[in-house]
Amino acid sequence: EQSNEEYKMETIYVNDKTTDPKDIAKALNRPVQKTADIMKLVLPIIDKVKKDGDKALLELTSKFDGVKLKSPVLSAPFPADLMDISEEMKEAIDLSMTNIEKFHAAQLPKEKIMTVETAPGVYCSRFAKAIENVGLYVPGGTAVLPSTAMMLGVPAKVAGCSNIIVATPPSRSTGKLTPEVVYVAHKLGAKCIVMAGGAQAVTAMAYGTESVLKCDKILGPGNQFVTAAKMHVQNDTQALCSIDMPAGPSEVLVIADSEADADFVASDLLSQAEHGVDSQVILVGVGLTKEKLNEFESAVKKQAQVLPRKDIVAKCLSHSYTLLVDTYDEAFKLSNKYAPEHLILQVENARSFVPDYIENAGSVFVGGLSPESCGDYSSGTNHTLPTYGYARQYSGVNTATFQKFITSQDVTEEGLKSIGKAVMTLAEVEGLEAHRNAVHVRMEKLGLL
Ligand code: HSO
Ligand code: ZN
Repeated sequence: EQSNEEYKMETIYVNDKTTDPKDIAKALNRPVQKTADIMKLVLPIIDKVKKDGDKALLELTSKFDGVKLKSPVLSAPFPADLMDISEEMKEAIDLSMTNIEKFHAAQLPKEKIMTVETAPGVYCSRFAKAIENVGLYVPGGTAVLPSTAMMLGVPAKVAGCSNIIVATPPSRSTGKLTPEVVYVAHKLGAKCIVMAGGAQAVTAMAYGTESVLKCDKILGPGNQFVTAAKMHVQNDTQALCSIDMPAGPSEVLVIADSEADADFVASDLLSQAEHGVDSQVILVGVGLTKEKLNEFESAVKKQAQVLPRKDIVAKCLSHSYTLLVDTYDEAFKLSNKYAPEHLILQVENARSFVPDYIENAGSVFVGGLSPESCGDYSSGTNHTLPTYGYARQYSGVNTATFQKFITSQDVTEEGLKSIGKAVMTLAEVEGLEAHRNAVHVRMEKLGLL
């Protein structure tokens, strides 16, 4: 049995004169990840799959997942008995996929082609095209994650990707794929499921094998091995493959004031904490009395004790912090500095802070009735979000993640009159005579010089 102390987060009074600024910095710091060590373990796996293809996949799935397969790939149409799930589960998946589809379809460009006349007779355009072949990694491990298949697959489908490939390891205990994941893959119109996990799955999709189609982009969360493999293939011009973003452990920052419901606050902290021992949860309390803080702490203990994953939760909370501040401005300043994957606002008039107070965050949950769980599964926003502080420069997965934007221009005679001279002047200073000439010959023929 866990003792109550183990469900306690350390409290830091940000404005207290005796507080060492280093402690505040420490609370907002992510643990360093040793990518070099992991890379050493991952490179031999990458090489093996590049060299031996399907045979290597089968061997590695047997070694790491304990499952012996005949073929590493299950092609569509998927057999009904592999996606045998309850009506209730189907309805939950259907409702969630409908909402995710609505939100991501609304992100498509309004017009097929966007055109701006930048100068008289110069027409510049931009249009979006889907990335043709995409590989979606759905982790196995301690939790089955059909929600991740939905979050990656629905935007890919909305964007119009021609080939959606799902990779996920078979379960160690049943030797089979997670039926919910197969059902989602079926609904997405996925071409096949690569039955492998880890670096081997990423490698197969990045370079292709006899039976796995080479993908142009690989997406999805995963452990350090998956992340290392994704980093490697995105830097290898032989793979010619991009990735969604570097992934780290999941995290949440909750801003709560004295109006917040302690049970709601605790439930949000714990739902993040149960993801993994390395998850980070931060509570920023605004103007809390001692009693209110106690209320939050008791609610955390009470709820944590009865969770099936309470051991994971206890470990996570042992390196998690409560930061106490006096004003909303200070709270948002801390949050923007930390750049959380998830930001939850359990404060009075939560809506009034969005979007102006938020500079860095993956996704925001507004008000006490918007738990992160809703966004994790069913509301329609994406749950594949930037972690590790990457919310400063990355967006979460969205429809544009599966598209590239192509520009075009249409320059008329009037257009050459508008910009021809500027082009020639700039080409001259760069010493690029052929560039200058490309405009000069045209203007000469048109009698514009
Ligand atoms: N909160 C996770 C996503 C997830 N939650 C999947 C439940 N299932 C992303 O940070
Ligand atoms: Zn979650």
